Amino acid sequence: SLQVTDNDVDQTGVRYIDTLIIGSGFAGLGAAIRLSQEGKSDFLVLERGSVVGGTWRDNTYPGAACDVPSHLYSYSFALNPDWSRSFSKQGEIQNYISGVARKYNVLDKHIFDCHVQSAHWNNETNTWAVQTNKGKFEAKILVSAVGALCEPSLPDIKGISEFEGEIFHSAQWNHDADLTGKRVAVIGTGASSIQIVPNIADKVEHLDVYQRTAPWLLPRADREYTSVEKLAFKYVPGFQRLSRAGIYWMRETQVIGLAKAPIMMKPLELVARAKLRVEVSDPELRAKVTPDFQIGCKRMLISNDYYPALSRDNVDLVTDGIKEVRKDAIVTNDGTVREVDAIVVATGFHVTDSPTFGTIFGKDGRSLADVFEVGGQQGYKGSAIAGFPNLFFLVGPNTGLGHTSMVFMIESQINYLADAIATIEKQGLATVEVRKDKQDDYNRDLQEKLSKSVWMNGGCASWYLDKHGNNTTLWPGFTFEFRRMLASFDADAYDTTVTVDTDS
Ligand code: N01
Repeated sequence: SLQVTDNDVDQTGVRYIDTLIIGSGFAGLGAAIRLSQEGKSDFLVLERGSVVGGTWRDNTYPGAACDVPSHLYSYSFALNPDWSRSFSKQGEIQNYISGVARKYNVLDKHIFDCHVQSAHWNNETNTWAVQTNKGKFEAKILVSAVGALCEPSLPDIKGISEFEGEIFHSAQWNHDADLTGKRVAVIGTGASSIQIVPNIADKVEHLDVYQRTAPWLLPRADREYTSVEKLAFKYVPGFQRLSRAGIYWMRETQVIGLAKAPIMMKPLELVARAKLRVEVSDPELRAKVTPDFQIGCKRMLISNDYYPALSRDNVDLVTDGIKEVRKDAIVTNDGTVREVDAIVVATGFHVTDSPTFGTIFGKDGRSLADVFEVGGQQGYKGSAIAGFPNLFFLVGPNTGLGHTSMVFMIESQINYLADAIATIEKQGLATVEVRKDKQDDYNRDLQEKLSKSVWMNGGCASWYLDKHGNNTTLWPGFTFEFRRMLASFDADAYDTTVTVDTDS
């Protein structure tokens, strides 16, 4: 339901609101809860889906589960003693997010099925004009919380639109399509694919897995919690926080190898190689799935059932590139025609080239896409972008991680956002816009740190890099450094204007 009174709607039907948040995944929902806890009521969340949850609502493919342990992959203010296993599955995470939204009573601040079509900064009124399928909004502060992995990327393969069987992206799984007894192809071997493949391999008649680059796989220490552990999580004071802290610090040590001294990744590579030897007995298959880049350069994947699934008689790993798709088949570069009834496209997301960037227009009329086209996806502390006043990001540029919980990063960004809003109110500011020189300094330092990382030197291409070859997605430091950096809003890095008091 909409919580805006008639007084806030002008004759042209524009609804006025102080803060408008786009998206209600972990980030947007967390921000809404924080604003509400700080006693604010003049905010709304626009969500394109019909429920909260974001990526965890959308990714319902068979086997979808998180690769960050459950107790860390939760809000710090809403720990959940009831996690059933060490690595939660999609359904349980989605239930958790919906439960938190209900518990903190912010659902009536949401407008669901609301698609943001454009957002334009208005230099006259110092507000954002936001056009949606559910009408126009005008907001003083706009918060983009759409996430990095929300726009499915479809491969540009000749003839793919002519395929007559079932075809869908991993993030848009068609549950009406029964794959039982069918000949199925999965394109891609990233985090989504390696969960899908073992979960459909025994149902389908035949499965072709199209691999372009072999990923590194590590063991998945997943198990159900015992009833004793669950009781401890629930009733032993501090037990859950302690276990969370343990996981946090263990994961944090990976930063040293990933970002600072890639040589330190060697022990993990040895584990991955041992796993390959144990789980893939066929030397030909093992050669095909042995990666040719340094571990960590692409997202490290964790699975205990992917290699066994590839080793099944009814599964083929296809490494010849795809030449074209026909109405009932996929043809590889060597000319082999492989007939299929269904294709699962597990080819990832538009991250550095998200179509959402083309819908937000800053103070000189250029869109974020235009700005990023020239200078790459650069921001300030992952939260603001020069030329876009009063616009804040959650999960903005260089806030992603290759090793631990995004929820931790999101909460750090929410701290910054909340303090920014408080500062704007306290100081009576009309606009805050990060200074270009501050943003440039910040990015110079960031790229310098990233230049030592495995993501830049590990010999792979990945979605972490933009088309200029810069890593504009990952945070290269410890996450506690990020938390500290965003602990308070640094207004001195921003150009500000004050609100003119019309009564005086
Ligand atoms: O996507 P990806 P994803 N022809 O981009 C291949 C998170 N996540 O959905 O490596 C043929 O990683 C591409 O090949 P290559 C996590 O952050 C988390 O799997 O580019 N193949 C690659 O193999 C993850 O990193 C979890 O050579 C093509 C695959 O498709 C992110 O989401 C679970 C192709 C895409 O892999 C994205 O993961 C799932 C083409 N034209 C996702 N284009 C967990 O927490 C692309 N590929 C467990």
